[in-house]
Amino acid sequence: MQRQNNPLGPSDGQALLKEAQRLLTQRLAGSSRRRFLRNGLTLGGIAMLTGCDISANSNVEQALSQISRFNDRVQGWLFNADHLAPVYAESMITRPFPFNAFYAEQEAPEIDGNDYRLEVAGLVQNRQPWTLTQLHSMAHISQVTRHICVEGWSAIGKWGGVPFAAFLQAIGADLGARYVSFTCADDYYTSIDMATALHPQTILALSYDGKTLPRKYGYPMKLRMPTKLGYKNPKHIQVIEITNRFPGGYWEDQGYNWFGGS
Ligand SMILES: Nc1nc2c(c(=O)[nH]1)N[C@H]1C(S)=C(S)[C@@H](COP(=O)(O)O)O[C@H]1N2
Ligand SMILES: [Mo]
Repeated sequence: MQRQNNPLGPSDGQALLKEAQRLLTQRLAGSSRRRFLRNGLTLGGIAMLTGCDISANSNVEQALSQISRFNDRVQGWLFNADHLAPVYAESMITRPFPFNAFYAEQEAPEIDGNDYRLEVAGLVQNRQPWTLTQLHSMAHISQVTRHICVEGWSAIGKWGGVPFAAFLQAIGADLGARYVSFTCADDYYTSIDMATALHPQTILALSYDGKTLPRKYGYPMKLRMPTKLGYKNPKHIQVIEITNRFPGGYWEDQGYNWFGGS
């Protein structure tokens, strides 16, 4: 994945404001449920809500990041825990399923499943690390869903694993905490809101297309969420932490929207 170009190159203030408004309407235009926001929120209104003086040129970047934080909250409010992402027939699976990471496929981490332990940290009752055998002994589900990458592609795949809500219960996670953060075996990290963590289609995926999750797709496990964009779905997970401190993410800290709903 290429690093996103800074959309705020040198340019005149009015053009920047226009661009900010365009990005904002684009983000809010995701579904008809959100349409009222598109009609109801002006850039001036957003400036008031975020407490930023957008008319000052130097503040545009700060304002955009405030807008993004505000947008996280809006998406959080609009997220419906009962609303399911579409599922597809197995015949619709994209073959071959694309690989993506911030490096080339041959550089994907090589992990020995026998030595592997999934670490659990933060606001949990049981910090005991997990072996793969223990994870495999939990009840599994599988689903065929669409993965959407912000780089402009999407693909349908089949993932199987442990419903993440059941895993969170098993570790005695504080389900009232705000965030679940993931540290991966490469240098990747990301984090999600608790409502998405508990969503019935969020799974700790150990298999792809009925077989052990291949190295390129995140062996030994990834978090699969059809309700979130690709970059929110961490592969090669090593540590799961329950926290109230905002953890950010690899792409999110470079400007991608944190909520990242799809
Ligand atoms: N550990 C790790 N997880 C990651 C990434 C990464 O570089 N490292 N890239 C993300 C992005 S941007 C995408 S689109 C998907 C790609 O997953 P795939 O290889 O299964 O298609 O993984 C996401 N999770
Ligand atoms: Mo992506």
